[in-house]
Amino acid sequence: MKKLFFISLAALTLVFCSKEEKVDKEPLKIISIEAPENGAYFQLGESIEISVETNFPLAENLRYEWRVNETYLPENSPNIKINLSKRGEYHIIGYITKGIFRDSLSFTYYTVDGANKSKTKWISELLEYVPAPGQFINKGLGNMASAQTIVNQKGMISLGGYGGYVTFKFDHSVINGEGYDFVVLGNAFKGSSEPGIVMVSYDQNGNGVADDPWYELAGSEYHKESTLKNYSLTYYKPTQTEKSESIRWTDNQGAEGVAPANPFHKQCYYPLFLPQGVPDMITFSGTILDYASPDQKKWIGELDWGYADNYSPLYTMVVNEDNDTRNSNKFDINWAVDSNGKPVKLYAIDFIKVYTGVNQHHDAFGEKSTEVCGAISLRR
Ligand SMILES: [Ca+2]
Ligand SMILES: [Ca+2]
Ligand SMILES: [Ca+2]
Repeated sequence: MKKLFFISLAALTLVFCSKEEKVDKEPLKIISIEAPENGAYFQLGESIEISVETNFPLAENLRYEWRVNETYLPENSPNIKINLSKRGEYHIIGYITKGIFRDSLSFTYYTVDGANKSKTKWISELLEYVPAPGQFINKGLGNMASAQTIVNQKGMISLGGYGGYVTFKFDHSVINGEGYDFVVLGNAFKGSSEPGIVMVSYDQNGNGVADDPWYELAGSEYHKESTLKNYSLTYYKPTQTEKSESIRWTDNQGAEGVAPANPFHKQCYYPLFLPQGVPDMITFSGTILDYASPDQKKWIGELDWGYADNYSPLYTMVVNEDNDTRNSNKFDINWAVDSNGKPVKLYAIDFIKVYTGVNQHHDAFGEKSTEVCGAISLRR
C-alpha cells in the first residue's frame, strides 16, 4: 500500500506541473523606470513623463494601471505623461499586472506656484491677524489697519501677549533652497527681544487656503527644558471693554495670572475686532519659550537664532545684498519639525505664521509682544 501511495503522489505532481507550465511561471518584475526624482517639485503647468519596463518587454497580456491621487488614468500603457495643472501634491502609483503577478511603482511630486515670476519680495497677502491681549491692541499697532501695513512693504503690527499671531503669504511659493529662505522683520534692538515662534505650511491640497499641516521652525530654544510643547493659554474677556484692565488667563499647566494693564495705555487690551466678534475667552496653543517662571516679570534675553523679533548678531546681517533685510530674523525651511519634533522635509512653503512665544511682562514696558514689521522672500 505504501508503494502505491508514492506512485500516486508522483503522478499528481506531474499533472500539476504540466498545468502550471501553461500559466505564468516567472514573476513579473519592473526592471527599469524612467521618471523624475521622487519628491521633486515642478512649476504649476509643467508636465512629467514616466516610463516603465518589465522583464516581459514584448508580452501582450501586460496590464498597466496608473493612479494619480484618487483618480485612475485611462491609459493602459508603459509610458504616461501627466500635466501638473493643479497646485499641491501628486501621488502617482503604477500597477503592472501579468496573470497572477503584479509589480508596482510610486512617486510623489509637488507643484509650486510663481517662483521666478513673482511681482514682489514682500508679503502679498495678510491671511489672519489674531492678537492676544496687549497694551497696543485695539489701537495703532494692534488693529486690522495696522496689520495691513506689513503687506507689500515695511510696516508694523504687535501680536500682543503669548499666542497672538499673524499669518501671511507671498505671491509665490517659497522654495526651500540652500540656506535661508525668507526673513521676518522686527523692531528688536540690543537689550530688547520679544521672540515670536515661526511656523510654515505647504499648500498640499492645492486649494490656496492655509488649511494644510503646519510645521514649527525649531529655533535655538526648541530642545531646551524650559521650552514647553503642546502648551495652551486662555485669556478671559474683561467685565467691561471701555477702558483698560488686567486680563485674566489660565493655562493647561494649572497656572493662572493676569496680563496686567499699565498706566500708559488706557484702552481695552482684549481684542475687540476679530471676525468672530468678541469671544468670552480666547485660547492660543503652541510652544512656549522660557516657561520656567511664567508671568514673573522676567525680561527674556536675546536668543541665538530661529525666532522673530529677536536681537542677535545675525539680526543686523543683510542677505543677498538687499538692505531691506537688515534688522530681520532669517529662517531656513529646513528647520521644520512635526508635532513630535521630528524633522520634516519640505520642498516649498506657501503660508507663514508668527506668534508671540513667551508669556512675560515688565512693569514699565508692558507685556512681551512680538512685533512683525514685514517679511521678505529670498526665493522669488
Ligand atoms: Ca533652506
Ligand atoms: Ca490648502
Ligand atoms: Ca519688539
